[in-house]
Amino acid sequence: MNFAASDTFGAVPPHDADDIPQHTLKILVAGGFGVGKTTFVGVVSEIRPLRTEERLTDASTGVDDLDGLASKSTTTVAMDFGRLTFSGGVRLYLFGTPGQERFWFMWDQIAYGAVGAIVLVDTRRLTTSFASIDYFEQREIPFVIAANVFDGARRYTVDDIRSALDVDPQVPVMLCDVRRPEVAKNILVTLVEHALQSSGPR
Ligand SMILES: Nc1nc2c(ncn2[C@@H]2O[C@H](COP(=O)(O)OP(=O)(O)OP(=O)(O)O)[C@@H](O)[C@H]2O)c(=O)[nH]1
Ligand SMILES: [Mg+2]
Repeated sequence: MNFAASDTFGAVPPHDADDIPQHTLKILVAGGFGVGKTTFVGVVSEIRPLRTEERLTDASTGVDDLDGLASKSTTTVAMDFGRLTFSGGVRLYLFGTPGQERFWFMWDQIAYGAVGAIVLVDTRRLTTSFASIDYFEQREIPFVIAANVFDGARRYTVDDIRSALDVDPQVPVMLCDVRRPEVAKNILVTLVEHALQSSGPR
């Protein structure tokens, strides 16, 4: 399958016959608390993303690990939703999961029918994304690892991150800044290619 980033990126595409996608794929954007999931969905979505953000309050002190997230003031309490269409007729529906443990009970509903997942990790707090990795490994849902390199975070190589997370060798691992649309779109392309390969004959 051949697809490239749509020219309509950043704008709501017109609704005409040519706009009807030939393939629609559900993709999850997962990972621990505060790794950048909502940022990711917002930066690539061609429609205004659906968000379910609520303010972090003092009640979360001691519950949420805010180390390195001093400026974080809200959190996703249900999910993020966005859409991205590639020329060639592939349309992705993006579902961002909630990061906080107390909302994990929703993952099965959000994950239903997904062809693949992006697991975002924050290299300063790798352990917060372990649960996401386990979840997709157990359900055999193809995933890629995208290490979101926050400002001031110590730099690691892809090999360092792969070995720290102990993921299978065929799982793509990338370094990224999810605030950059082209970078985030490239991760999606890598995931779709990986998911297609994983669903082929074994
Ligand atoms: N410096 C830097 N900041 C980032 C990056 N990605 C996200 N942020 C910021 O980090 C904060 C967390 O981002 P969110 O997108 O809310 O993270 P999340 O994973 O959706 O968080 P939860 O839904 O609470 O789990 C926000 O203030 C973002 O602006 C990055 O690559 N670099
Ligand atoms: Mg979020």
